[in-house]
Amino acid sequence: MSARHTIFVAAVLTAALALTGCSSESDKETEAAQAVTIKDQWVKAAPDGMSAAFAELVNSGSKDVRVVSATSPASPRVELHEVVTGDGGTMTMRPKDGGFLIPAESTASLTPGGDHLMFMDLSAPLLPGAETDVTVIYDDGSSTTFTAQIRDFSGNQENYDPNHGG
Ligand SMILES: [Cu+2]
Repeated sequence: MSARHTIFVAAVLTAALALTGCSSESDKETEAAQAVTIKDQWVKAAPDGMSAAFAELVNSGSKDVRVVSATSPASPRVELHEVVTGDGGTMTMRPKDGGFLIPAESTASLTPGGDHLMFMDLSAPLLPGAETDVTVIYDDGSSTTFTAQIRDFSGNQENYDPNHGG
């Protein structure tokens, strides 16, 4: 009787521990930062003024995620931009309403000529071969910081429309 009782208590304790482990595991999975992986990230070299960061944002989770803001030591102001083609075919970039959507189990691409993280006012020259950190903040308040290499890139000099979306 006493031996059997001890075994029963041990089994209950093991089950309780297993349950605790499960629930903290699923809490983590609900955080956007746990679901999103950043890859192929890079920043456009520039001596001063504006520049931009690009990357693939991979959402391996089962919920949509939104990037709502971003920061970087390279620029005191970072904006989430999209590029639109206006009348006459002019490419114009502007702040993207609602930020960048990364659909569940899908990828959002930040590319020259498309959505990008805009460095509005460089703190210092961005030299090819150097690196800078970028932090993206999600709609649930979690965030991911990644290191991006600075590369020469001469294409896609879009106009900037600061008056949109205000
Ligand atoms: Cu831009």
